[in-house]
Amino acid sequence: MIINSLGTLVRKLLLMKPRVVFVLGGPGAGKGTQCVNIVKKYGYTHLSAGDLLRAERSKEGTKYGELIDSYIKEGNIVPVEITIDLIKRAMDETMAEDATRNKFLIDGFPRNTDNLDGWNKKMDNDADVKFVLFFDCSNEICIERCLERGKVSGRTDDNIKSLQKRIQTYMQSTKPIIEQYEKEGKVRRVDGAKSVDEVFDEVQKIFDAEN
Ligand code: UP5
Ligand code: MG
Repeated sequence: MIINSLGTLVRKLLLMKPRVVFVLGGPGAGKGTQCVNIVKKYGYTHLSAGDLLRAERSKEGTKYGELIDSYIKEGNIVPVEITIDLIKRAMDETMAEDATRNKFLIDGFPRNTDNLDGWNKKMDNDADVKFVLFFDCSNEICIERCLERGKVSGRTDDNIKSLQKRIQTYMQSTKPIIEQYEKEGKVRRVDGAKSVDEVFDEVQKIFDAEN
């Protein structure tokens, strides 16, 4: 009897362990756009690390506002202690509201070894990273899209000066993380240069095969 209920509890806990898909790609590669589509079709919760940082920056009384602001403008990567706390809090809040909502798209993270080490230290035992969805898109197209968006986005980093730094950071720090996951067979690559619908067609094939 006791063993039976213990078994049920263990099964429940295992079922509820967060399942994570990391979503990576250059600035403007289409991560956010496709995450919205994935949420609609596959019931994930979308957590954009960049959005979480921008929200934290704008909060009244936050001690990290200026720091986050300058890192984002310079296209640098915010220290992981800040980012991981925001991600963890958002995951905990989501699951506290509804324990069955355990599928997360973590968009724009991990971007460097500091991020990856921070994740492994704080989250590795508490969440399963299923795979990395990688939107592969040329730097030229990425820059063009962000500049176009910059006309209306109000983002402090959608200008050519910040974009050159964002691309440099992506090439130097994030690409090696994608390559590392590639060696582990965890990367699902999509051609991000195609139209939004064509990209989503590819994305669906991946999620249909994984689910
Ligand atoms: N668009 C999208 N898909 C298209 C398509 N297939 N065809 C034509 N147009 C397409 O798309 C960008 C624009 O392109 C939009 O106008 C869209 O309509 C169009 P979007 O889906 O927003 O692309 P995304 O890849 O999400 O671009 P984003 O600019 O958000 O990527 P970044 O990775 O640069 O930005 P993020 O918000 O993740 O990070 C910003 C900064 O925060 C970083 O530079 C860094 O300073 C900091 N940060 C950290 O320090 N740590 C973190 O963990 C995360 C962020
Ligand atoms: Mg985005």
